[in-house]
Amino acid sequence: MRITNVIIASCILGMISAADQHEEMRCKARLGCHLAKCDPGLLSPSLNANEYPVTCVRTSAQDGGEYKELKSEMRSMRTDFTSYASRISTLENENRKTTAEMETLKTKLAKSEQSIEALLKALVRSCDGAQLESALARNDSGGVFNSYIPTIGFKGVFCDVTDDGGNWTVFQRRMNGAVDFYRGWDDYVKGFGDLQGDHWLGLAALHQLTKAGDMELKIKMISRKGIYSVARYSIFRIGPGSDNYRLHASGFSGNATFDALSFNNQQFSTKDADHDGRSSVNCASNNEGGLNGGWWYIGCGSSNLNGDFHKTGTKGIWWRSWWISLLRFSEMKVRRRP
Ligand SMILES: [Ca+2]
Repeated sequence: MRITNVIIASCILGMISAADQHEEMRCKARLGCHLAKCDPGLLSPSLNANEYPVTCVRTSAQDGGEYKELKSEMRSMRTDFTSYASRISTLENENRKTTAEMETLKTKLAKSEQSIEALLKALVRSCDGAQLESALARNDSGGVFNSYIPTIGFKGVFCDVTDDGGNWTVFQRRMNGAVDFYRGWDDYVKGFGDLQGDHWLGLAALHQLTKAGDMELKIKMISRKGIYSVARYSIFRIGPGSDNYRLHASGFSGNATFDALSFNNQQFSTKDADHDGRSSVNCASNNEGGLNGGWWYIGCGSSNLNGDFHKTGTKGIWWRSWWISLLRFSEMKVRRRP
């Protein structure tokens, strides 16, 4: 390599001596030989050609062409390699950043899911949740709270926080007749009325609130004569819409003297959806001599708290033991069994 350097440097600098030229001629005279060439990148103008002997190498012109070509290709590959290495390094850095960001996002997502889950659990039965603790701390008697009900979303419910330890979700109230209860199926499913007054929470919400099977029911009634009565059921559950919100109520107690719900085990009926136990009539439809309100009728004569509300006269809402003394107030509410 040193010899080659000298030759190229000497040519460029015009310093090839007569002896060098003679040596070059000798090389060319030898078959297949020529003066070696060096890498121009190794040349230096300061080289002294006389310090180096000249030589020749055995190679063909064709080999020299291939050498050049290979060398050029190697340079190109080296350039490509450098470029690829740089790109790989960049990509690795980006991948590390992306992986780190993904891990961060996964952690945040997991925390969010936990928070949402905890929030939903707290809200699903808001009438025994933290909101009510706040209400009690304020000496609040209860009222309307925004509750999260699965498959339905947020829905206003009236929470009774004082009666018998509180935690009650009220789903039916009749107190002044201001709201018409003679309605069709869709209204009874969705709910209607004024949560502060007469209202029906809705069968869909009632199913969601009770489907776990751990709820109890309390029905508070006041007759027109002012007699207070209670009917309680230790087990209360409403079936799904696919079963027409069938009533499951058992474990009756209270001074209402007559269990006017648990023997039903019936689907819900309205004036436009007859699922009662009498084929000859729709108990919920006044057009067929029924009782004018949606209910879990088996026959038409056990209870009718959703019927037409009258403050006076011979008609009104009633519970079997009270059917002579009609009611001026009714309230149905559920809570988780203690
Ligand atoms: Ca019928």
